[in-house]
Amino acid sequence: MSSGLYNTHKTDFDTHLDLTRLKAYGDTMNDGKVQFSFTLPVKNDAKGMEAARQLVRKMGVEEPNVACAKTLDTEFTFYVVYGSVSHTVDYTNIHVQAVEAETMSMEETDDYIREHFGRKIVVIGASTGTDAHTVGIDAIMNRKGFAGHYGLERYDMIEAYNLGAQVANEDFVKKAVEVNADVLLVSQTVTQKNIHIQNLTELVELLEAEGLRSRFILCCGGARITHELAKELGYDAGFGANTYADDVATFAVTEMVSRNMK
Ligand code: B12
Repeated sequence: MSSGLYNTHKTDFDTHLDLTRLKAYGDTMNDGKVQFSFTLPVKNDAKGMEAARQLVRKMGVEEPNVACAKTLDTEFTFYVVYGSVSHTVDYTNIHVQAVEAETMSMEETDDYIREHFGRKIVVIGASTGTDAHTVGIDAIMNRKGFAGHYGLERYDMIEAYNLGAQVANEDFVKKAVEVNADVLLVSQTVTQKNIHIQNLTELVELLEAEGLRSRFILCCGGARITHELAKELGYDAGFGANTYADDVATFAVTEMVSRNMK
């Protein structure tokens, strides 16, 4: 009885996935549905909503729909705009640099360290420069860990020092030498005016100037850090969002073995 209408809609759906022309997925294949959220420094009225729609349309979004307009202040409004992006990307032609090592569990890493080093590995971490964000480095280092992944302090075979936030590069290096660290972990969250690049570069330069660079495995991480960027800046590896203690621990210890560090 109702199947005529239902079937018509069903056959209208595009179910074809073409990875050379990848589009965002909302609720049917290739519908291109995306959502933008942003603030405009204007009043929350019809004109502001139209400004939000026009802005999003200029970004290649068809039929933008303001799903939310919330007054933040008299002259500031927060918008959520929903619509369909017409653009596609060729997924088959995307190449990224990523840390390759297959992540070992905490127990496997401890066993690996016992077998290859017969001593504890010393890891020192901090959020350096003016960066006050500690949650990222804590997620990696704190005993209780993050999202079900225990932090480095919990590893039997890792001696972990978490210096916290706003640690000057000079103090970080000084402490690394003092505790005879094998691995240096730097967290950078703030990227405004490329402050993270400046700060990460300064650390590498400092280590090089003191002839210490090759003595350490040097890793950085943060929401906007990529492995590619880290390598470019002279780090051994970079870790972005959704990485955990086990990822960096695996990388560090396997890298130490491949470099013949004792
Ligand atoms: C909490 C928070 C704060 C707290 C921090 C408290 C604390 N003790 O850390 C407070 C209120 C202090 C704060 C201050 C500021 N903040 Co803030 N803050 C945030 C917020 C809401 C969450 C960050 C967070 O904790 N994420 C959770 C952790 C677990 O994620 P993560 O850091 O990405 O870490 C993971 C990975 O990246 C990785 N990782 C991170 N580090 C490392 C290191 C290594 C070695 C490895 C292997 C992995 C790794 O592992 C973690 C687990 O997967 C974000 C917005 C957001 N939702 O992200 C803004 C945000 C980071 N803050 C921001 C800003 C601008 C600031 C201020 C400058 C604001 C101001 N004008 O005063 C100040 C900074 C002052 C300073 N000198 O640094 C901006 C940064 C924009 C940018 N790109 O530069 C954000 C993105 C907010 C925004 N949208 O504008 N902030």
